[in-house]
Amino acid sequence: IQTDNQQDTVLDRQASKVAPPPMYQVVLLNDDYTPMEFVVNVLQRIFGKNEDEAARIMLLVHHQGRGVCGVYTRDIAATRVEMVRQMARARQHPLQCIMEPAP
Ligand code: TYC
Repeated sequence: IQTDNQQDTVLDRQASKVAPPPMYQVVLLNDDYTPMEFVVNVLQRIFGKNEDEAARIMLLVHHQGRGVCGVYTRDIAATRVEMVRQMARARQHPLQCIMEPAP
């Protein structure tokens, strides 16, 4: 396969297809103890959400039990899961974060 983008476009138009990478969703799980404000901060700092979007996702997790924070390639998803776990551990919150193949 060519590394040149223009050449990839030409090849895509012909027979060869570039496989898209597998994608993973990073999911936050609800619990009874982690403060809402902490979860909002996690969503802003690790997932780049603005305050309104972070609050929306936090409340969705609070009410539905889980919620998707973002969809990424494997390494980026894994790194963000570790960052959430590290933040939670540092404050001794039981916040759980997992990754799973995007549907
Ligand atoms: N349920 C928590 C509370 O009432 C808030 C919370 C939201 C915790 C989302 C975790 O992923 C979570 N303080």
